Amino acid sequence: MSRLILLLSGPNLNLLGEREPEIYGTGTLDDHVALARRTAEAHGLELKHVQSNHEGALVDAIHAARSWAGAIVINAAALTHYGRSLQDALAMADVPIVELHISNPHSREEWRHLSVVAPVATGVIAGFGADGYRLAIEAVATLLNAG
Ligand code: CA2
Repeated sequence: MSRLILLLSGPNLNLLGEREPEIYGTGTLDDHVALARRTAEAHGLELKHVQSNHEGALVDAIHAARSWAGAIVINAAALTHYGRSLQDALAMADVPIVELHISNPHSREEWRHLSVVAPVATGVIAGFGADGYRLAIEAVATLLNAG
């Protein structure tokens, strides 16, 4: 079982920390990736991070990870709600998948209540702010150690 985790970040997350701090906090994506990496390393896991504003680039990253990743953590951002090619690519990844959100989409606008990632995910972490990045990696460590 591979000890490498792919962390995927969807559209606009590269701008975190610049707007809407009341929803997303003040941390930047770099801060969140650093927290995820520290958590992974504490469990003897390694993290690779890919951020893209393009659905196809995220699909490419999932395809490439089929040869090396032991798990995928994905905050697909708005693609969560309609990214069907992302859903198909994740469905073909034969590893645990953790869907991650900083906010709780279910407590927000109705269009955010549908996730096309959730049906192909092992589990979902949402609404815990930046700490979700730590919790998602803890969940992966538990899954990999159990497997
Ligand atoms: O809560 C989350 O993590 C989301 O995945 C964030 C997405 C949103 O569409 C999902 O419904 C929930 C939005 C990411 C937008 O990124 C921002 C970048 C800079 C400032 C504010 C938001």
